Amino acid sequence: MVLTSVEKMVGLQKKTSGIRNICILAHVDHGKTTLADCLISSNGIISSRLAGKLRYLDSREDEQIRGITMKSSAISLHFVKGDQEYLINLIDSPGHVDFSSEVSTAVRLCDGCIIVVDAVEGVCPQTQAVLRQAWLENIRPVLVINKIDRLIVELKLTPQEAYLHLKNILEQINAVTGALFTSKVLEERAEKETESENVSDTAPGDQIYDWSTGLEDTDDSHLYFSPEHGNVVFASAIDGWGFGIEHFAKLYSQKIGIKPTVLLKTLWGDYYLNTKAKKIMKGDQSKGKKPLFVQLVLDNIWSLYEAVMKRDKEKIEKIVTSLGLKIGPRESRHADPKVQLNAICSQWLPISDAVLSMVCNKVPSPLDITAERVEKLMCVGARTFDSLPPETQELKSAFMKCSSEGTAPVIVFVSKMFPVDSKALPQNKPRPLTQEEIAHRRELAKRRHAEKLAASQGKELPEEPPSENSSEVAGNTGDRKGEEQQLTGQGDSMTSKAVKEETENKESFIAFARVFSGVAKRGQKIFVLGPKYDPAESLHKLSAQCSPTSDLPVVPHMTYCTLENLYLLMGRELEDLEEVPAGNVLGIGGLQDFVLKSATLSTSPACPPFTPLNFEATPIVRVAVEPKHPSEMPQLVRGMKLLNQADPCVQVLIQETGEHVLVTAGEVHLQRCLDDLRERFAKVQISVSAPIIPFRETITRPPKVDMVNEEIGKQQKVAVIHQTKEDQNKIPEGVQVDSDGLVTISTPNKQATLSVRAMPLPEEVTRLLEENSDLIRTMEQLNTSLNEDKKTHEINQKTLDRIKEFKQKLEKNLQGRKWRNAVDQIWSFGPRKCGPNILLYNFEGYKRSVWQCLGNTVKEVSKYRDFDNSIVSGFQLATLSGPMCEEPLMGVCFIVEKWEINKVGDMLSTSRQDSGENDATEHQQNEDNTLGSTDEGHSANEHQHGNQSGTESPEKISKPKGELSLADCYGPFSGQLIATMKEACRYALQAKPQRLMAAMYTCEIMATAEVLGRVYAVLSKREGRVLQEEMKEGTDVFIIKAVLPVAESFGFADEIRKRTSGLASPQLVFSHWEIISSDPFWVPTTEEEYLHFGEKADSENQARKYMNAVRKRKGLYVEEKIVEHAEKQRTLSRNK
Ligand SMILES: Nc1nc2c(ncn2[C@@H]2O[C@H](COP(=O)(O)OP(=O)(O)OP(=O)(O)O)[C@@H](O)[C@H]2O)c(=O)[nH]1
Ligand SMILES: [Mg+2]
Repeated sequence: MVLTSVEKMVGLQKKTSGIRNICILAHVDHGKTTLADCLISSNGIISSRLAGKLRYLDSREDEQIRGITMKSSAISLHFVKGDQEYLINLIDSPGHVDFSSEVSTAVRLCDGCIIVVDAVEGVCPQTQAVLRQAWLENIRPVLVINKIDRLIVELKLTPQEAYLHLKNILEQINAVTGALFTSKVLEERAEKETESENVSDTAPGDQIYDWSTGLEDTDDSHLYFSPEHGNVVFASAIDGWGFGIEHFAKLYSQKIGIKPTVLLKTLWGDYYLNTKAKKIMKGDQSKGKKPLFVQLVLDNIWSLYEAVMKRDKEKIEKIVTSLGLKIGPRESRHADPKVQLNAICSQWLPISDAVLSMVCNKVPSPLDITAERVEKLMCVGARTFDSLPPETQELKSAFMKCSSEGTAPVIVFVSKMFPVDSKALPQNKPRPLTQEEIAHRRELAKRRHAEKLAASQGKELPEEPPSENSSEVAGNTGDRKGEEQQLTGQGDSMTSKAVKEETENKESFIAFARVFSGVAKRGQKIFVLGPKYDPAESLHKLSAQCSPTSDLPVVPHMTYCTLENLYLLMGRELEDLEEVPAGNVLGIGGLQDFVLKSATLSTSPACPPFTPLNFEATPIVRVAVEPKHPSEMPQLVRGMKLLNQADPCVQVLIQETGEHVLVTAGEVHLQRCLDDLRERFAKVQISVSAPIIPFRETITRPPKVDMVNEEIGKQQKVAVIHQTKEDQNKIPEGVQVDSDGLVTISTPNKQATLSVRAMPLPEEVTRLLEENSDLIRTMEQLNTSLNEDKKTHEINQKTLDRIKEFKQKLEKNLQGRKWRNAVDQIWSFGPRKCGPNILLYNFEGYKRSVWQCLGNTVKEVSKYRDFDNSIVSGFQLATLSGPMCEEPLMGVCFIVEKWEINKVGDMLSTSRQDSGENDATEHQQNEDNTLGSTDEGHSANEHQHGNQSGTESPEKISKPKGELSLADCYGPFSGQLIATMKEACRYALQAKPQRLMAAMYTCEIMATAEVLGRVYAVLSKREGRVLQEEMKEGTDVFIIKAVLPVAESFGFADEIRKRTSGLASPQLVFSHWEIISSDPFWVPTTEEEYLHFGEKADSENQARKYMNAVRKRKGLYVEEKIVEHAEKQRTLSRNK
């Protein structure tokens, strides 16, 4: 096969109906990259002998070494089928969970995907995840069941068994799709119902109940995978073969004289061939007959494998001649039977033909994008399509047309930015020079030389301004730099070296993008729209027809840039393009400074930003990094910025402590990020902290029976053994705590008194809050805009319904005397206003609701109104870092039971009258304040600024006067309230039994029976818990489902792999938070306990170990004894 030229590709790009944008998705190691190799080799880009071994799209060194893909990369292929020519933009994606964000970036640009499933392993967790992602993006999946050779060679199944096994896999996959599909149909159904309800509200009539679920009348056949529909290919990528049943249907229709359409329907399924009657009959197993698929297809493949593996030369010869194939002498004499097999099979049933023709038949072209998908892409968050401005709605037709005419608006979506070595860019590559260029260069060199000569003779020649080169449009910098290197190379070697190094070191970022409408042209100016951009806002300021120029008014989240370079993505290579028409995947250079990770580009300001990508993985593994040499800090910071841009999922933070922190999805991802940072982006040596393990703090219900180690004993216990312990839990004067844990505390100026109680939330409620954090955030936004009386955009009915449903669920789960009216009294969620903790108010004379957006509250002005934001802020601060080790809280409910406040006028007068007296007492208290609380005062001040600008009540104007007079020694009153509220929450928390919560991973481990024991050993050593163990049907493989604390997970995958000689390899996915049952503050109280656990009692207390580790890391006070008990040390030495 000859290589397709770039010109040919450019031609194909213009025929939109022949374009297919697809990605390959699967669980890790199911053979995506190997399949991609086979497809690539059909285009002659790599040799067919190397297909499967090279893994061409795994271009990174670590990808090759580890054998897993870490990024998605694209390649364009040419495919001819009959008289039709196709351009296939293929994207290979990683299967490892740590890189699932790369899958999201790939899926967004495609219209279809190839789901690859390992015939032995079947449906795995990531298979389900990618099916879901494909589903969410509304793209059409097709299926490749890969590694069928393993059924023959490894599992040694008979064809009949293999058929049942394959049938089983297909059923499993269809079950997953079925579940996705059903939920959607039901959802749509519910939507329709609410709509019709609305209609019937206005026109009451006879209600007709329809009991059907709607599933019956929806045609879902195209959604299921079935060989007869032509969306399943059976393959072995490593041996280079694959087929859809239509291939065999065609073949046998001639041989046995049955119509191909009949064969197509019966080749897969319970049918058998009655050879005498030349008829196909139904029902095989009951009659002990071989199904057609076994008889006509699998038997042949099996016998070929058998012949080759047994080196039965005669038989091989026979098969080869009967199939009409030609096998080269090199292959037929090769010592490895696999080579021979590959040579025969890849000619007999070429996998690329089977897969690519399935793709061309089943995946829609960009012209067939569905209206549903377009609307989904255009509506961000809670907006409905109808609420978009009319100019924006019109753009829907542009999406649907996918037109490449000059008049069509250009719409491009950038799903990620990937780094490319500047040297690898086509414009920087050495290319043969044309005659004119050579002449031109010679001329330039001569002039330089003359200048040099003149300079050395002391003559002043006007120098060229150096800025000219740097201000050159970057599109040409490559060429210019090339020149510069060459020219300066003759003389000043220093500068040449510097320039050279700069080009070498420079990472260029290329945008991974797709044109959805119009033609992207090199040098074109285009708007860059951030995710928060609102077309309605800009259309007020700009006309819909305006184009990106420098004199436009400033619109938030919108800039413009120039498309400097356009590239055809060819795996490891890039090819320069002048323009890219609609429907194609492309690379864009020169967006580095405008786009961080993803963006929407358009020539029309009416274009809405695309909905953000769905990321499935939660970044959870964090480490702090610092350069080995402190002077290299700037390089590190720059490197981290680049890394942040290059990876869709990594988070790069600078903490208040000054630490530079990387947050990654998992260990493998972390490793890759660090490698990148060291070798690519920062190029300095870095030291990395041990992974920072996140915890949550919570409280539990006081135990009913065993009170020894909890509340009652606390005071005496502390007194007896741990005097210092008291410092931590010390409750200072002025704070009253009653036996039930109600904390009463006053502000330093005594003008307000708060009573706060903490209660653990039921588990389901915490889970609900966590699941709905996005919804809570939306609610919060809606409420703020309601409060500010801003013209809010229309609220999506769906969102309102979800809020209602959320409220109902909360009500259902918060029942009992304690929680009476609780849901209506929810004041805020925290931390960050959307976390899994609740603030309730439970005192007279106040009314406020987070359910405001449902429209059921009246706005009310009371004396509390001006300061309630301070209480909420205090709650937010308290939930952000708990008293145990300053980690965020989870599952805690704070109830404000009393809030006494003197009127502003009163405050004014009292402060005047008693100022002298007050001062004295207050001063004393002020000295009690720790450093921490002054800090809080500081942050409180900042908060207050925000509040003042936010609320606009008339009382506000009179207030500052009163505040001013009080402010002199304690800061503004609102600030005091924040600090007091925070303190109150912390004390309330400490009055209850506190617990740490650990992050948990789930993992699924596949292991054979021999290594099962070792897997269990590793799991239990790391405090893992097995949830489930089952045997995979038809194999001797066990699937173990387990949970494992994140804190114990580092090195887990490696350890398992080592202990099982690589037979089992787990993938860890963050699943939930779990309370650690032991009390971190537990100390032995009784004589026996003391003897048994020792004084420190930390050998047993995991929670305490975790807590102290975190405190140490954060530089907090840790109560620990360093050397104790000489006799214990002796015991140690005896053990030596
Ligand atoms: N027996 C057999 N092995 C295969 C087949 N296809 C791929 N493999 C092997 O499976 C392993 C993984 O293949 P890859 O193509 O790297 O898998 P992948 O899905 O790209 O993996 P990730 O990108 O890491 O998710 C390699 O060792 C391949 O040689 C096949 O058809 N039969
Ligand atoms: Mg791969």
